[in-house]
Amino acid sequence: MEKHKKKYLKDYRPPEYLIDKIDLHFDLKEDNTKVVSTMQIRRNTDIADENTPLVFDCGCSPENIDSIIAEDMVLLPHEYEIKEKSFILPKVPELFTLEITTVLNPEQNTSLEGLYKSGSTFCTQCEAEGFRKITCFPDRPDVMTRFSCIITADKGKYPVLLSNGNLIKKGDLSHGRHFVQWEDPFKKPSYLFALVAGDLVCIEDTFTTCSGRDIALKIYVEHENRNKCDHAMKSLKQAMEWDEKRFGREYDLDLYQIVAVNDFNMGAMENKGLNIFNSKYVLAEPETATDTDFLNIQGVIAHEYFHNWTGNRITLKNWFQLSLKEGLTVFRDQEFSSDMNSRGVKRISDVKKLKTFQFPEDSGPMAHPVRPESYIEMNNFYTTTVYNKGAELIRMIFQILGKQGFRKGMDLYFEKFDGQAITIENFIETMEEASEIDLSQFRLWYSQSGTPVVTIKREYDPKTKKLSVHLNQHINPDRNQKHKKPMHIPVKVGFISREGMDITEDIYRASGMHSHVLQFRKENQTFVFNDVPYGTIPSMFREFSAPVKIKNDLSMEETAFLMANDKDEFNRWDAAQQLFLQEIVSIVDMIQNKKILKVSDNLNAAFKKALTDMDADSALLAAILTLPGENEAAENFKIIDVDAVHGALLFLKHKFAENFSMEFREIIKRCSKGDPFDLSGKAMGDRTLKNLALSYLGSLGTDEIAEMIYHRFRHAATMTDEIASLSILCNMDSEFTKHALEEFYLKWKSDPLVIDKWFEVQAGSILPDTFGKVKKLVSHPDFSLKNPNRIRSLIGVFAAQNPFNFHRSDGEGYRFTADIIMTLDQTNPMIAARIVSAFNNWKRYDGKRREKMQKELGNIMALPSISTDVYEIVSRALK
Ligand code: HT7
Ligand code: ZN
Repeated sequence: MEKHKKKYLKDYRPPEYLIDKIDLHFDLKEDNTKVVSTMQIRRNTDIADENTPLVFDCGCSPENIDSIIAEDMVLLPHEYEIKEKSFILPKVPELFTLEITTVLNPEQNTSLEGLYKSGSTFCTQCEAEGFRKITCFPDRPDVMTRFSCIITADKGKYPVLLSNGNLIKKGDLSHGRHFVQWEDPFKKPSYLFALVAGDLVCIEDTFTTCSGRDIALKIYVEHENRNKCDHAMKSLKQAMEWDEKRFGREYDLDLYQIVAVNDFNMGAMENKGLNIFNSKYVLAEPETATDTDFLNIQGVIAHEYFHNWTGNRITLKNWFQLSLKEGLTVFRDQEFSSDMNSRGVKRISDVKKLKTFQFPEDSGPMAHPVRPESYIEMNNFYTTTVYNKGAELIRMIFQILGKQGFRKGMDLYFEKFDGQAITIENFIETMEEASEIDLSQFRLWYSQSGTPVVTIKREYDPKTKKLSVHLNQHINPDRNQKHKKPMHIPVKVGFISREGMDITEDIYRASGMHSHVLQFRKENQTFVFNDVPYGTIPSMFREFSAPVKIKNDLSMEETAFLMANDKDEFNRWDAAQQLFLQEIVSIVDMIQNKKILKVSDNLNAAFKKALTDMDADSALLAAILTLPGENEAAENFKIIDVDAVHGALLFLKHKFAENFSMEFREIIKRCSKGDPFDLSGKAMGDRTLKNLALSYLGSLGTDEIAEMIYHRFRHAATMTDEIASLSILCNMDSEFTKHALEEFYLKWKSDPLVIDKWFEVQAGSILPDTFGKVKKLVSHPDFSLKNPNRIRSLIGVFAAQNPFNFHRSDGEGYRFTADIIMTLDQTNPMIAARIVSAFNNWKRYDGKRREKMQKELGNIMALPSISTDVYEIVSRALK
């Protein structure tokens, strides 16, 4: 058998057998759970006949199969076959009942897929292909079935027994056991099935829908966390209300349940009526969760809720269409968060994420179209390309159709496809049908990988006052397509006069144009604007109207002018980023050529202007004044000189701190006045700005500042301030750091989510002795390779977010990480595959590092038991 088989979109065939109903019975025991699945099976006569064998997916081994009964007849082992992860019945009637009994060991299931135990709670994770680890089934999203589920378990240990849909029955059994029966009235694919059993406390509330129905809202958590659910509940209600207003979507069941578990591979899972969450995205109180945690919880709760329509009611024909639900739902959660908080700041944070993670993916070995054409392991395609670039594509459709056109398209989409499993193509066709706008060229965004580079050249005629904007687009060829075609790129453009006024409206009027969005479709295209006053600066790609890399011809002065004056908040931030990046490139050059380092006067002046802008919104100002990260900065170099990029960023930060120490202190004073528990946008913005100013000062590394930050650390009222100070101290070589780390640990050692932060700040430290500390932390009693959050906090942060230390020139960072990956691959391949991605761009480093990384990838590849997950990532990287 070929162990790592590729699946292709072009090979898609509809299912040959359909399941009209499945009754599941789980008899839960830690090491010996019996699952009886009784299915009503119907042949899909459109494509199958009596000679068509029944082939189900089967992730269980033959020893896990207890019995097979077809139409009341017990089948003998020779009457069915289990091979290559399939369960096969060679001949079956057109309509029949099949009962499969499997026996599982949830306690030993470390992959966290299928049925497993997180602490003392049983739970399931079925997306993408986890249901087949529970029982044999056509485990594909286009087989939609009505599920009912009986759970029996020990009543003392597992008083709460949950599944999808409505509670039908419950009662006590002998031997201290009890049972419940759940029934989901909606047909659903197997990936949305869920079960939870545990000793959990339930926090309840209700939501009255637009049609007046009362929905019971229940959040289940471990008893000690009962006081940490208010924010999640509030966010859920906000999301329910918003989806009614913005998309006309009402919730369908009478009950919405959320369960928080500690061991979870991703963020959360949208199982119908029973979301299962990583506790990180549920639990929050200001003492233990940061402002960013609060915002993330709001966004993830909303995301999973929005899936009820975009993903569950309308689902996927096959996994290649993943972005149909994920891109669309990310777009919906981004819009929700923008409406709840600051739109400009939200856009900046989303684009920053895109540029830091998606752009490198799109130019590396994992580059794939938003609708991939093949995969070996589906879990590897829950990528930033499918999610975040996918959301950008929806955003562009939104721009092209306009707010009303988009809503009309979405209404039609829900009307046409409710209850169906469909494709991205169905979505685009519907948008075209509703708007009568041709999206044929736009479709390329779904099939072509790579980030387009748009080059902008201006030409101004002072006599005619005409401004010509010449645009060129180009995408580098890659493994997916040798020849890239020009894309349909919406370019939102505004204009700023020499005096700093926004004169966009005037110019569009004079140019006879109605929309502020240009439709750029050719390789080279020119747009001419009339009556443009001398000195006007175009503000291109406002709100980041397309996911492209932009090369413009603005001078440094003009960019600084936009940074100070653009009405578009995103472009103000982007201008600052461009200035920083240009400066970093030139400092890297100075370092490489052993020149004396200096910061340009222009940048100093622009920085000072922003810093002293008393009217500016704190959150926006903090974003503007934040230097790009090392990974982001590295993207600007063909061959990455890790030490020089690190040195340039350190130098720049230190210089700003030296030059503007007074101004930073002023900000700290001004922004420390508010109520630390206030969660308003203004209060959060003030805290972000204050902590940014502290971090600049921290880079000066003086004892006085270390003491001041330690003092703040000790007196912090909230986790936002406490962890910000601790993180700054971790970047300072000071006695206070040791004390702070010890005190923090002792204070929080019983709270796993807070201890994750403790690991994170140490793993992310820029000090050169970080590697030794990280290595030591692996042996810390609180570190465990069983818990994905802990792995991400220590190993994930070290390998992916600490380039200076991971890429140590002696290769020890690589060796250490590869060893962990090889161990982890035996127990949790999904997480191992995520961590191994830190090696993806090995070809972009200098010769020695490249060799060392390649060697580690080779060692991983040579693992005799390498998982499909890790195999796919490493084999692509090595190609
Ligand atoms: N749809 C979910 C994606 C997912 C997942 C979640 C948890 C563990 C494994 C998983 N595999 C896929 C999450 C979402 O996008 O909403
Ligand atoms: Zn999702």
